[in-house]
Amino acid sequence: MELSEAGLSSLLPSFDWRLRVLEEATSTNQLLKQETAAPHGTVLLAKRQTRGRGRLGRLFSSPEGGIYLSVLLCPEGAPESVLHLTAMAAVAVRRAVQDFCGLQLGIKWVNDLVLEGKKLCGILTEAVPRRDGTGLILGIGINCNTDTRKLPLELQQTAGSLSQALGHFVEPNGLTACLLRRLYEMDRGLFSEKALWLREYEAACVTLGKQVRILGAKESYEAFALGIDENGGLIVRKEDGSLEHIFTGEVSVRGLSGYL
Ligand code: BT5
Repeated sequence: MELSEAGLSSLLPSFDWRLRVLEEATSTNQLLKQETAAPHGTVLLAKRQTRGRGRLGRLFSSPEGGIYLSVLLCPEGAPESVLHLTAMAAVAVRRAVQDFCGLQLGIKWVNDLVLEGKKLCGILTEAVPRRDGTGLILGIGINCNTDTRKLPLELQQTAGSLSQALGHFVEPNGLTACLLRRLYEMDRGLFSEKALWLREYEAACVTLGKQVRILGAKESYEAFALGIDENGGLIVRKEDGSLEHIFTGEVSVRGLSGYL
């Protein structure tokens, strides 16, 4: 079955977020950004994207078979109080995949979900100014039934998909419904359950305990990844022994051996 509004609403009968499924979008994040009057909990899904976006101006390859969705959240409080949102969203995706597929994904700090060294999902959180404060657009792309041989050549070694890992088709409405339930739960516990979710994040984080390279706009250095702080930041020990808290947005973290 294809992803559809009818398929989703039959699985989510009393869900109070608004869902829309598009055949194709440039980027669901970009489209949702333009809907300046949309309420909290507006969800835009697309079966494919022509200009799916990653962080730092990168592209997210979005062929048919993947699940591409953006949710508008308008949490109370200043944007600085929800720095942990992307980390909690990674936990929500991980829980949903566990619920629906029985697979335990790892989390590569900060926004990638991985399995056996391959990226299956990426998350992009963007802030949007609104009349009543700041909104946050949480964009999630999952390689669900993606045939990774159809991805650009440079991604074929590093990208994986759920259907390839499981060896069978993954019903997209079912997985998306699990994901929306988990995102809803995340939104409700955004502040009250933050510590619990971040502990789960830390336990699943494959970046920890490894030597990494921190790539910033101005500098790049090696460090040892120690833990996750209360904002979802990465705590690293630099070569001079000092500790640093790394935040997303500005930096990339690379493992020294390959993608992880
Ligand atoms: C991300 O950025 O991974 C965030 C991806 C967010 C995508 C969703 S889809 C719905 C919503 N609408 C959008 O337009 N975006 C969001 P980043 O960490 O910067 O990773 C980008 C990098 O991942 C690229 O440079 C590639 O190396 C790799 N990549 C691109 N497409 C991929 C794919 N389909 N599977 C695995 N890796 C991919």
